[in-house]
Amino acid sequence: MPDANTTSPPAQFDAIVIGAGFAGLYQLHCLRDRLGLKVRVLEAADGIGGTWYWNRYPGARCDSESHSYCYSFSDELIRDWEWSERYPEHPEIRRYLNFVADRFDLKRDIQLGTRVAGASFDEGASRWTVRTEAGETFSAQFLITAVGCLSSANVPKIPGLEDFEGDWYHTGEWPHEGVDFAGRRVGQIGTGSTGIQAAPVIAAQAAHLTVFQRTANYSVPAHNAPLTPEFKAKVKAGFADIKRTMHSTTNGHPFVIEEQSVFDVTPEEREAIYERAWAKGGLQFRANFRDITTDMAANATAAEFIKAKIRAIVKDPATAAKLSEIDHPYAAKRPPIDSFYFETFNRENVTLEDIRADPIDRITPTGIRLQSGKEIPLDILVFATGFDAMTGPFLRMDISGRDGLTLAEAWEAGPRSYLGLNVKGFPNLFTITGPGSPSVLCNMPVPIEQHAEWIAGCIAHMRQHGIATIEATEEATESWSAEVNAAAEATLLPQASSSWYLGANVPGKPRVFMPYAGGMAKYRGICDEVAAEGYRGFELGRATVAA
Ligand code: NA7
Repeated sequence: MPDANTTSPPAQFDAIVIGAGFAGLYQLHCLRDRLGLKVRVLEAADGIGGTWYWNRYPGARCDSESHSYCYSFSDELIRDWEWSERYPEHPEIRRYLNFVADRFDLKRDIQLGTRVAGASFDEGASRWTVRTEAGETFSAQFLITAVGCLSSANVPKIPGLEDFEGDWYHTGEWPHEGVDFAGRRVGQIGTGSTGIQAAPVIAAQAAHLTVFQRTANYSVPAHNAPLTPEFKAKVKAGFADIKRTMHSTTNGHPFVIEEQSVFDVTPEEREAIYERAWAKGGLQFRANFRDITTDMAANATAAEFIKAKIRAIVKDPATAAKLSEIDHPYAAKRPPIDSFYFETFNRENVTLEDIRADPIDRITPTGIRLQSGKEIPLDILVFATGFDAMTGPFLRMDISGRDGLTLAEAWEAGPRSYLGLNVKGFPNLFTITGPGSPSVLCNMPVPIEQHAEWIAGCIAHMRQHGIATIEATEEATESWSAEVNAAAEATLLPQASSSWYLGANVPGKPRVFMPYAGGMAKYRGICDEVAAEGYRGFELGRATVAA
């Protein structure tokens, strides 16, 4: 850190945005180009892309279909960008985000290679001071976090990692030059969406792959394929309708959730519907009946169908049993989609270790030892172990609000917010897709665009009415927390007790159901009402701000 006496005064901005992924880019455009604000985006990475800058592991692609995994605010972008595959792979998403940034001339206001260390609110001036790890400071009336929900890698503290003589990697911090698996014995820990994408690709290159599975998981085929010219033309011509669908559904995807119940049809009809859905593939598997995600008996029909598919695909009965004995309802954890994941276990060079039955004792210099004493020799270890989700990216920064209250203190018992957009005690801090927002339960660009536009609308309102500060009230925070809990309880989501939605994947993390499960369409309506009622639930500080 530079000496306090030699530190230059903070650079002055109207708004500082942290993060240059989908959220940060659009927030910059909204604030700079529509409101005329002076904005600086601070980004830790050496390039834009957010999640997709870091997640370059083998097989990394989005589970949302490409024609919906994009911004919808600009007809020009829809007209001029063309996706190549049903699900976009990570380099294509980065190319897309660079295309957007260039089209709107965003890069001149993005400062790369700049990791924010902390930020504090100056009550006298009603401004935030933001500090970077390099010792730079910035001052702004508004601080907007666009830090993503899954950007803080979770490397479990397994004893012995420091002594491992091979190479190890976390999927969310993958080396840009890639990893050469040829001729190597690879161990992969984790069978979430990431592990399920990575295993088939690693297995095709490595001498041997051992997958360490703690919790068996469902997966439905992605059926990824190049997009046909007809499909591309249909999307461009019909994007207004696609957008309407995305904005009217619970999860922001471009498909509707069927009205019918699992029990409105005969078992034979149901089986036929599931077969068609399996053949079509993708996240819409859960949209075939309205009650798959809310009713245990309905869910069990989908769960049993998928378990039977796993047993049919995997030839070795013992391996098939380990993969299909799943302890939670289908889609109660984030449902993965895959490209030949279960088929991978039919390869000669792939082994499954059930570490629920025989847990990892330690990592040794040459591999992994299980509690039974079994040793698995490894050259490379891949941690597909997920993220300190939603709160992790915030709490690794030192953020303090009114009266020096830190965010870590405010969230000691788990995150609380109003609408997932602001935290009491932290005036003028806006948290795009923060805990308490629909975020990770949705096709992310949809909540991101809604949040960025709502925040811009709020700031415009404040400027027009001479309002210096906005801060959630305790009452609104309390009632939103109750609403988030009630929304989760109305679904089967809390039934997956080890899910990262609950913070259960990180030892010691408070168990609070973090995303709002009431649906994106309902959430949008609530946010619009709050704004229309003069920002109900927020305290507005009417003192004028010194420019
Ligand atoms: P997830 O979904 O959190 O999956 C992580 C996986 O790693 C999961 O199978 C975990 O098992 C496993 N894990 C985590 N810690 C350990 C330890 N200590 N020992 C053994 N196994 C462990 O992360 P992903 O990266 O796959 O997906 C994150 C999201 O990215 C995804 O949902 C999409 O939204 C995109 P567990 O189930 O906890 O027993």
